[in-house]
Amino acid sequence: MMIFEPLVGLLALVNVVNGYVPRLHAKHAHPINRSSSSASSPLVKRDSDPSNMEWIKRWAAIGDSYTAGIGAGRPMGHQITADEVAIRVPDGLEEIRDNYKCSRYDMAYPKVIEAQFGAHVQKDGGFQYLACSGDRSEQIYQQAQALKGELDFVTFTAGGNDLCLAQIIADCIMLPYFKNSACETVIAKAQENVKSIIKDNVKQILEALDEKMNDDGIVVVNGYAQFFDTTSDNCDKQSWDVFWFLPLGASYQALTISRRHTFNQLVIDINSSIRDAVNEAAESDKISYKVGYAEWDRWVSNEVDARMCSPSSNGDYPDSNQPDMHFIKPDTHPWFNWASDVERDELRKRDMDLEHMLSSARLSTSERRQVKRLKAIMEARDRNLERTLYDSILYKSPNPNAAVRHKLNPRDPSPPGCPGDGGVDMTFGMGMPDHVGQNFHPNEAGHLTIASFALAELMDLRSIVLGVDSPACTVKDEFTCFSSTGSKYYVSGNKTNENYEEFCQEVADKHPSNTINWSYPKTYFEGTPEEHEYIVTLGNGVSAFDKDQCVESMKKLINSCDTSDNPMNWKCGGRYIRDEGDYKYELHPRRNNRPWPWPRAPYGRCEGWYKFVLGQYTVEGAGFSTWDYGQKTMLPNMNSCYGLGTTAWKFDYHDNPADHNGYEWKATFNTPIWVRARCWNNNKVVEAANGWTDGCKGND
Ligand SMILES: *[C@@H]1O[C@H](CO)[C@@H](O)[C@H](O)[C@H]1NC(C)=O
Ligand SMILES: *[C@@H]1O[C@H](CO)[C@@H](O)[C@H](O)[C@H]1NC(C)=O
Ligand SMILES: *[C@@H]1O[C@H](CO)[C@@H](O)[C@H](O)[C@H]1NC(C)=O
Ligand SMILES: CC(=O)N[C@H]1CO[C@H](CO)[C@@H](O)[C@@H]1O
Repeated sequence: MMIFEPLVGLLALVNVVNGYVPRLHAKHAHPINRSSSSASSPLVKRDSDPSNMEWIKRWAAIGDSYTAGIGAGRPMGHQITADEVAIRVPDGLEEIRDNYKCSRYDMAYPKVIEAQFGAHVQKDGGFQYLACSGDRSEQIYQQAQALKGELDFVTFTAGGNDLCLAQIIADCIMLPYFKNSACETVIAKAQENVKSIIKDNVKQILEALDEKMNDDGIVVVNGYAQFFDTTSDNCDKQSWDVFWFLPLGASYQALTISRRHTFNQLVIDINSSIRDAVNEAAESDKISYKVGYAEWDRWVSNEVDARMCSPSSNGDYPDSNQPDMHFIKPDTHPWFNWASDVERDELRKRDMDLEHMLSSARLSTSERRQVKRLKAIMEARDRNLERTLYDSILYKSPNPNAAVRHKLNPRDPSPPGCPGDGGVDMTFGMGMPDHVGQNFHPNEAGHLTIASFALAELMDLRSIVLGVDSPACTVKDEFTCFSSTGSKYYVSGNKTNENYEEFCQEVADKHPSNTINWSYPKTYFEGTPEEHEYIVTLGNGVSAFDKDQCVESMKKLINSCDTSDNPMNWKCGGRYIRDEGDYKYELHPRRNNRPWPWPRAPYGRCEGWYKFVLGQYTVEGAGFSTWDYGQKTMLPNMNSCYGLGTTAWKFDYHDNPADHNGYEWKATFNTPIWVRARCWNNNKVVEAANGWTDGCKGND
């Protein structure tokens, strides 16, 4: 008999997505000794255990591209496959929709869940995978109708395409030229209509599923997640449009912070409509199965560095600086060297103005032809966008709800009539190559997250069916940035990033053995302004230490806090409690009197006086040389500027910078004569030390 252990599998899964869900499992899966539990002591499964999935024999995944998984892993199937399902499309045609046409991918969240379920699912037809990229609620409704019944579990996403979200993104982000206003209008309209269209449609899909579900069956509806980080203006400088290869490096500010907020808001609104639909359906007597809503957005938006336009990324995709990215995106860091920074900035400030480009004398003939062609395409596109915009239900209905009822078979969800339908626009889903369509969809990490949240919700609902306590009712992880509590203690991000791995390694090597509830502190840069302490504390009778979790937690503590308005990357530290208090990770900056607000640039002062055969110098500074007593930053650069010959070197950190005009340290020393102009007045030495003194007064 195959002993399939969903918890352990899920744990492995969850380790990948950084441990949100372990709250579910900590008690079961690693009571005291984490390393022993997964390998050697499988849990005894009882029918009353909500994490036991063996009751699931038949299940299905329906929905749009988020469930088809476009772009995640490898495409499933080829042009012709066996698993064809005929679906009635709105005009009554039967259409064959296979893996290939629907852009289903093998790392999509239903495939992840399928792997978790394992052998207890029926061999033939136990898993029906009808999700199809590009489908709107009406087609997803038909997917629901096409399902073969007696299902134990169904999961889906629906609604994103109803709001033309994909088209909006394509129009507003990837083809953002000209008719800016049409883009804004349609976003505003989508926001206005989100409640009525989506809620009703999702409810109707849920009702259509009722006859397909077994008694005690469970449906989990997954939300969407906010695409964009909004902490910095870096995306303004990236090139999101598909015509970035144009001459002059001209581009357009597609993703200003306010635009990103607008898109995110749309997702929040969609989520909220889906959740409302689920709640209403759960109350409704038209539905006899259990239904729940799984919101992975909480993870994406609050817990990991997962979104596009994160300050940690320069726009590359993939980007090793942002390993937790959850979305597929274009490489938006493609600047070539056609234009100087100045020209580029100038061009970015204006809206993309093709007329202006055409009148520029700098274009070559072939470039001019390219611009003209683009202009024609754009104009055609805009005529089309505008015409269809005003013709769409999305736009013109004063009461989309009523329009829907009037226009449709009352049992069919509303066709939204997206602006751009049938036009020359880029649309995601059918008709577009996947490498375009996959943008703004979850990548592999995104799908693991969706799967984790869907499974957690499934267990929650199962515990209701079983009448037992939900494993999810326990405390979740707690993450606190000290800056959010008003702390004015801070240290250098560069320095903390240098030593946390070493710290975790040291804990792994030296932590007390055969002891529970131990704590391991270590202080770095003691006595300097950068003094900070890392602490690992174990609770709940736990004794085992996981170095990888330590590294990952400390990294997150350092780098997800204090991310905005922070040009020098200062860090106020924080606390991360995981696994219901089994593990606590802390970073505490220890200096309580550093200049506040924190410096946005290093500063200092310098003076040097001619004294017989030597120069006598005083340098003070803040925001640089704050960790090494000048030994690694100042001295080597002095040596390389004027050779050896520094004497009487004295370097002290001020006990209270406020008593010294905000300078954090003072160095006094003698040099060979006449080095002021060469090394100090031009800031050469201090700049090389990552600092600044604005010249140097005196007469040496
Ligand atoms: C934890 O489990 C491992 C593997 O079974 C074992 O080698 C180790 O001694 C255990 N540690 C404690 C503290 O029980
Ligand atoms: C270990 O810590 C937990 C709290 O995390 C506490 O309840 C328990 O009493 C502690 N055990 C010992 C032996 O100190
Ligand atoms: C952090 O380190 C980088 C790379 O060494 C350096 O360029 C940058 O100036 C440092 N930042 C500060 C604030 O010292
Ligand atoms: C991160 C975030 O704002 N998520 C929201 C998604 O939508 C639901 C339903 O309205 C909100 O509760 C979440 O806060």
